Amino acid sequence: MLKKVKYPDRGSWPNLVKRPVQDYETLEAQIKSVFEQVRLTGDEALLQFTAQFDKVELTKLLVTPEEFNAASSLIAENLKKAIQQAYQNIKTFHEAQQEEFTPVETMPGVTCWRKSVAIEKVGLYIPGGTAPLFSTLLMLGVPAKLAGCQQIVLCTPPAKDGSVHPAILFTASLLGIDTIVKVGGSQAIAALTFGTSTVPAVSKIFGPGNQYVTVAKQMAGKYGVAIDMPAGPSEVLVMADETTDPTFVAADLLSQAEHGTDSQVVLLTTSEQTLQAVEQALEDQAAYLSRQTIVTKTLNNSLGIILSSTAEMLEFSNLYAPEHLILSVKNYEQVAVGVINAGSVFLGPYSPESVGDYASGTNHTLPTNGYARAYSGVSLDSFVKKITFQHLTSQGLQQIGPHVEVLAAAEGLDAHQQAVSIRLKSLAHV
Ligand code: HSO
Ligand code: ZN
Repeated sequence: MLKKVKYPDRGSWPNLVKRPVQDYETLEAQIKSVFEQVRLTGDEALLQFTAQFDKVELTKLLVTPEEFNAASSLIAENLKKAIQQAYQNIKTFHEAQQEEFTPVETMPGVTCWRKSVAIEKVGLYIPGGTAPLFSTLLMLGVPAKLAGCQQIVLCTPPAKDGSVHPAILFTASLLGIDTIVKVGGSQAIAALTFGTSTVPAVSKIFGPGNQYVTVAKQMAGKYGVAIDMPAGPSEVLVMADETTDPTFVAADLLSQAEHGTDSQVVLLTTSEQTLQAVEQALEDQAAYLSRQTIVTKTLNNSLGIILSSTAEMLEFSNLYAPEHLILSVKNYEQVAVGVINAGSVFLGPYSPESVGDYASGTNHTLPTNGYARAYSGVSLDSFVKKITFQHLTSQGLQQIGPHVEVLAAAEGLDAHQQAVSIRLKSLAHV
């Protein structure tokens, strides 16, 4: 059950908000050699690593049009409907993130503007394993398409029989993504970094993954490929008071705990009774979960902290900077105003994290491990660059030029000064 901490003094908070250190150094050498092989022999290395790591002998890396077309008939109608609804909501929310660009005249004749331009080539990584994360494909594919990325390459490891889960293929076809490569792990990230005959090289790589993928994404960064954000195990922090329904809170904690034994689950409450009731509900509900073993392990590493007021809970949460924050307290609207550090916030008793994970419209690719102090989750912005433009009329240059001459001279950069002076002189002769 949860590790309980009662009224911890502020001096102990920095320790309480620490996540377990992920030590990936030992993996680096192995992944470096995967990168080398993929760089040298391309597809051949991908097939060989797939046989070695995934125990799947493939002859072709790309999903064929036949496999793609068959997917739709392999999924239940109600799942298709649910995926379509989620797609619609995510699209609506991300569409609203499109920025109008308005030119600004900073001085008469000096006009500046900024334009969002799509990153041309992006790679989306969707892990395989126990759960087919088609929801993550929606979260990445919708903004990639809306941004206008020209080439979207989806990499996902094949199942033991060499197939890709039909829900992933169905989602890809809904999104209009047709380059789907059956490759996973660090070899997939290496392929997206260098390019092979089958896998196009990309400029930015998105998506979650295990420790191998995480280290590989960091390595991709060394080769000049951008990544969405540094990844760590998924987290939720729930704030609860005496008004909270403990069965709701327990369900939310369990939904996070089932992601994996490294998940971080924190309950803050002002009420000892609530904590006790939540613990009881955790026990009752966990008994019926298919991932009971994972869930129980996760909860044993998780925290239940009693604090003296809602204000104190907010202060603690801001220090922790959770990926997901659930405000299950009476005055949740007021508390939400004070949130400074969090990836995504869920307000009131009827906003479970699950809804944001799948279908409300917000993105579920969010900063973990305290990165919410400085990073935002994935959004439309993650798939574009903002290019600035400027245009000066001759009068504009006459207005601003003398200032730039002074600034350049003061920095001792004569050539900068000259680039202005030469033009001002030519204008003086007109
Ligand atoms: N909670 C996960 C996302 C997810 N949940 C996918 C279910 N499927 C990280 O935000
Ligand atoms: Zn989740």
